[in-house]
Amino acid sequence: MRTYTTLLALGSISAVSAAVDLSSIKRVSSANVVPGAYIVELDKPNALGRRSVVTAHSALYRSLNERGASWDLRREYDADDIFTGVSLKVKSDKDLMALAQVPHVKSIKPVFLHPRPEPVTFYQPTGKNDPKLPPDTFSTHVMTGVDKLHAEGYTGKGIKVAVIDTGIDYLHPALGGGYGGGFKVSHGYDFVGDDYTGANTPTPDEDPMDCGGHGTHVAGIIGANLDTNYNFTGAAPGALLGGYRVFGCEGSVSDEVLIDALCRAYKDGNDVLSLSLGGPQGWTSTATAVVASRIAAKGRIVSIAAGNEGEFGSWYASSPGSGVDVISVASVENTNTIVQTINLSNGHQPITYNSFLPLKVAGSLPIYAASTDTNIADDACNPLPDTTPDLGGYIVVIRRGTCSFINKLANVSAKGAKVALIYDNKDQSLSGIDVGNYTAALISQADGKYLVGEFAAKSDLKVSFPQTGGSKNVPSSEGGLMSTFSTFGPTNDMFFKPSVAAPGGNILSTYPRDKGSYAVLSGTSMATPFLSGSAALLLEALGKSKSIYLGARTRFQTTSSAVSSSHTDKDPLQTLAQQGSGLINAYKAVHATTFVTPGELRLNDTAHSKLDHTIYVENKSKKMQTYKISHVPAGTALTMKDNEAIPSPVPLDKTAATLTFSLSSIQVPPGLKIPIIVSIKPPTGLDPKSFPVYSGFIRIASDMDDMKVSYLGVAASLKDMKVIDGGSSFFGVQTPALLDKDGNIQEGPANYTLQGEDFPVLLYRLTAGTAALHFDLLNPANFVNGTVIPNGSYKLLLRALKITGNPKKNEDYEQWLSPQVNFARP
Ligand SMILES: *[C@@H]1O[C@H](CO)[C@@H](O)[C@H](O)[C@H]1NC(C)=O
Ligand SMILES: *[C@@H]1O[C@H](CO)[C@@H](O)[C@H](O)[C@H]1NC(C)=O
Ligand SMILES: *[C@@H]1O[C@H](CO)[C@@H](O)[C@H](O)[C@H]1NC(C)=O
Ligand SMILES: *[C@@H]1O[C@H](CO)[C@@H](O)[C@H](O)[C@H]1NC(C)=O
Ligand SMILES: *[C@@H]1O[C@H](CO)[C@@H](O)[C@H](O)[C@H]1NC(C)=O
Ligand SMILES: *[C@@H]1O[C@H](CO)[C@@H](O)[C@H](O)[C@H]1NC(C)=O
Ligand SMILES: *[C@@H]1O[C@H](CO)[C@@H](O)[C@H](O)[C@H]1NC(C)=O
Ligand SMILES: *[C@@H]1O[C@H](CO)[C@@H](O)[C@H](O)[C@H]1NC(C)=O
Ligand SMILES: CC(=O)N[C@H]1CO[C@H](CO)[C@@H](O)[C@@H]1O
Repeated sequence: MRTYTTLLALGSISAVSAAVDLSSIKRVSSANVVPGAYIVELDKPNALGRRSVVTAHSALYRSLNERGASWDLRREYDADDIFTGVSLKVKSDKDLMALAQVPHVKSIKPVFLHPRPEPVTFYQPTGKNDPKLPPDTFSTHVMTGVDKLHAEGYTGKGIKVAVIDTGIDYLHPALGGGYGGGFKVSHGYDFVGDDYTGANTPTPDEDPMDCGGHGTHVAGIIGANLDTNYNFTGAAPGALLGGYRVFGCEGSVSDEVLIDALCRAYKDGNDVLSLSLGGPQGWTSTATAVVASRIAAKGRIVSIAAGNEGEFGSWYASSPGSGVDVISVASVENTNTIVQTINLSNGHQPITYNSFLPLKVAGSLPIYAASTDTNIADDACNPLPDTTPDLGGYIVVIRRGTCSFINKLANVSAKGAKVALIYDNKDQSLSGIDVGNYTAALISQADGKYLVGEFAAKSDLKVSFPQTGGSKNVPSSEGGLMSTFSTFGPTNDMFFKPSVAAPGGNILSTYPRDKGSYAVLSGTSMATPFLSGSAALLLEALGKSKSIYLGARTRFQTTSSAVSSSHTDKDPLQTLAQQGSGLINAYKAVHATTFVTPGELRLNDTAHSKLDHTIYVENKSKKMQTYKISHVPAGTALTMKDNEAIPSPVPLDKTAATLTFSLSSIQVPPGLKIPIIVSIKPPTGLDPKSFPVYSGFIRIASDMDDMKVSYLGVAASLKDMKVIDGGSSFFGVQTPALLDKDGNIQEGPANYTLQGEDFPVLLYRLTAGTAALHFDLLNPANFVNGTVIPNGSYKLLLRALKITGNPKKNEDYEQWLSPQVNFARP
């Protein structure tokens, strides 16, 4: 994970933009973990010897007591062959050392907190005739072939789907109107209670009623019955839902609760586990990701959100979706969207703007252009001149560019403006923009120029914002493309994440009755249950045998549709680091008569490359099939520049890998399985410092089936990726650095009393993931015993293990040694 934190075990900030005010750095920790708490995995009792009747747990407690350790037990896990261990809180670092020395401790991992999933956009319809509703509420089913499976009678009957989320409003009529045996929401558990925030003690109960809304929306996408108000259904309306509630009414959830929920959902016999949650962590090895993956490997379908952090660029995979065997789900935009219109008094055709709801503006108002120059680069980026009239009675028109929308809006609102239209500075499709709490929207460049022209000509044009009847259902300009918010992988250990994509942008579903009953939300949180519902259809159609569970991801991957990077001809396919294997096609996943394995080829980096693979093509039809083998490359993602991840949009290069196949065409008789050997040569000529992630598909097409195998690798050695920010562009000062109590950079040696605020703060930032980060206090003369730092002279050593580095090799760490600090405690 790239983090934006500073700390000397004490100080920390979090920030996401450049030029941080150093004095704003808070001298407290904001790390997203439960302090002192760890999830400890234990070897199973039989590893302790047959003669022993002690459990792994009691042996741990005895061993800790023998070592004189102080600790509080938080949770015990004893889930068959999935996870045996505990969550406990140690009193001090010395106790942590004691824990690490217990022989049957397999791993110790921090307890991360996962923020509650927030939709990227939210809209609540006013009624069934609300013209703002997505036009065809089944468009997502049409995009993915789910409509065709419904037409064949598949509804997910006999399949149990666990919704691990904020709970479910099971009293919603479309969700069955009840809870327990005989109802759609037939089972579940509340692990936390209403008051749980992630920081306090959960109070579990039996009732998984939702108090957030998110889980009810997710549940509807999976399994809503035909809703007669809005005429939509879930992907698997015949499935039984389990409500596993892991969030209180506010706040986060910890790994320890999630592991409990995963184990319980597994034990309860759910066929599909759906988790619309997670947070950027970048590795496959986090505690929850490992447990989720083990459950999948036992023969369950585990579907987890890929994350909504697309803006941060590549190498940002979300956990627990990062688990090796889980299906990590990316989001594709719905094919349709809603725009609103502005009415012009002069009879000119209405102007469209991107919004679900009309801007709340009454009456007809004249316009005011912040500048009459329609090429101005920095319109309203500075306070408006004193000659500006009171803008309260105008619709203010501003050109996009240079500073943020909110800065522009702040500057016009300082002159009294209440409503503004921002026109684009190039010809492109309308998108939603961040206007904070201002009343404003984006219009096209052409419409903006027209309005500014009218203003300059001093016409008496007035505009109005129809509150009803002004909306239009239009094909979404982004429809069928990846949602810009959808997180980019791959993982730091080069696993293929996300796995596939499903519709998640602009989705109508159920919402708690006391919150309006329906909502249109966007996020990978919405794509995930779509995949879960589709998985229920697949299990119903193909049967619940272990091979179907274990092969489900491969079936979805090999039958999905590649997603382009734009609607412009000749633009490359989007990198598989964002789309995974592409938009699922549930119908093809069920009905393909060919089975191709594996679904994904993980090529790793240049230092660990695995470039030769065998693909098996199996004909499950009743006739001979002839397949043509071909290569369909995606754009090569240039992921880094000047040691920083390039934020979205991640640039794509058309330089692709070269693939050779042992056969370019094969005939496969019915029932036979034929191998094809693929050799991949990574793209050449690209700057390895850009860490080019290359990817694409091997297409295996007959006249009956069109299958594909995805591949992904990086044309650089990940050990060369800089982990510690050694530049000055983020903080405005060279880092790492020590800051004194006044926030000044410490240049030479300095004295500290370690009283009050008088301690050094280490300012650092990670630009890439690291599997091990160490802070050591060096002093040749003194012995530091872990609790009290004696008077003396020290240096601080910061070490971060390079990606793929060997933790035992000193040269595999990036290091920084601080100036001297002298501690003299009065
Ligand atoms: C509901 O949607 C279905 C499928 O798109 C359509 O055939 C039907 O006409 C719709 N019904 C109403 C009342 O809109
Ligand atoms: C838009 O303006 C025209 C006059 O230009 C008027 O006839 C029409 O009713 C208006 N429409 C709405 C929805 O306000
Ligand atoms: C005007 O915009 C600038 C950014 O270009 C911003 O710094 C300033 O705060 C804005 N003025 C107001 C009053 O918000
Ligand atoms: C709008 O947001 C700004 C910045 O967050 C805040 O200062 C202001 O009070 C808000 N105004 C309203 C009306 O909520
Ligand atoms: C890539 O190589 C590294 C270093 O050997 C390894 O840790 C990692 O698991 C490999 N990734 C995959 C997907 O095989
Ligand atoms: C630190 O304290 C010592 C002893 O009081 C003093 O001699 C020295 O000048 C101080 N160093 C700095 C950098 O202030
Ligand atoms: C560490 O040293 C300090 C000061 O000498 C002492 O008070 C403390 O008890 C020691 N702690 C341990 C764990 O040995
Ligand atoms: C640490 O140094 C300060 C300042 O020189 C002194 O007052 C104090 O007694 C010292 N503490 C110890 C434990 O030596
Ligand atoms: C006609 C025929 O042999 N069909 C075979 C296709 O492949 C499946 C599975 O490999 C066999 O079960 C069918 O018998």
